[in-house]
Amino acid sequence: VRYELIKGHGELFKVQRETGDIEIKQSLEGHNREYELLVAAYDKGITPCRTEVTVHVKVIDRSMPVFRKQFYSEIVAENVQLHSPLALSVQAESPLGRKLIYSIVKGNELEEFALDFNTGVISVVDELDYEQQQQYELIVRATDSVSGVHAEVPVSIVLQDVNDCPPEFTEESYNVSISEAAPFGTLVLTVVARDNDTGINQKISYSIQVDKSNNATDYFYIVEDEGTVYLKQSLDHETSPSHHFVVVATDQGAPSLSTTTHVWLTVLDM
Ligand SMILES: [Ca+2]
Ligand SMILES: [Ca+2]
Ligand SMILES: [Ca+2]
Repeated sequence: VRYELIKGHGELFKVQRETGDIEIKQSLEGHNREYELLVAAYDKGITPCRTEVTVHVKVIDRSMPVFRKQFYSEIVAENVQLHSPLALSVQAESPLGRKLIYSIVKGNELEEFALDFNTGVISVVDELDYEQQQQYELIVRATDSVSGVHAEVPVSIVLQDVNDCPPEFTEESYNVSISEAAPFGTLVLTVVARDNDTGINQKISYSIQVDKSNNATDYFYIVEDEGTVYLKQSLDHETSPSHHFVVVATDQGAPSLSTTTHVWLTVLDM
């Protein structure tokens, strides 16, 4: 069998005719890239048959830094204290023992993160908000301080929701009218509050604030997880032509957050 370089970069590579070894004709320094060579093998028949193979050659610079991990990730609470370093430590080594310089080359356009160029330590330097962005995908680069040759690694920072949004009622206050003839069990109104957090941090329970001066809880009750308010007993226009009470929406976060709204109710005379 004899071998021959059919296609690709004959100026840099040659194929040994007898053994098929691929040799370099000149230094590949400064040629930090990939090559594709097409090599054919012929038999010694009178009309030679041949077969071809594609050979991929990747030139690796000896000074290219090597990261300790193929990727880094960390989960961070959205209320993480600013300027405190993240636990993940992005570290690379220079095969030649040279000093490396670290930088963030992608994913930090709004500069929420700072990277110590000497140590590779990442800190959060601007307020994070889970409600705006749940995850950051950074690319960190380590550069050989002598040759400028660099390597890159993906760094994923995943935010964790914190209960930092209070429930918000869809109405500032509620005004309703109800006939004094309405029997107990009548639906009076439904209050709705929304919460921008997730999970239990956004799960709301409703209650009527107990107030001895208006006895509202004697007349009305609210379904805790629905915000529906029902009559507990019928109303009398002559004794109380109107009622007022405060509804509280509380989320289930720890610590929980709550908001109130006012309900103004007019009793219609029959
Ligand atoms: Ca937030
Ligand atoms: Ca939140
Ligand atoms: Ca909340």
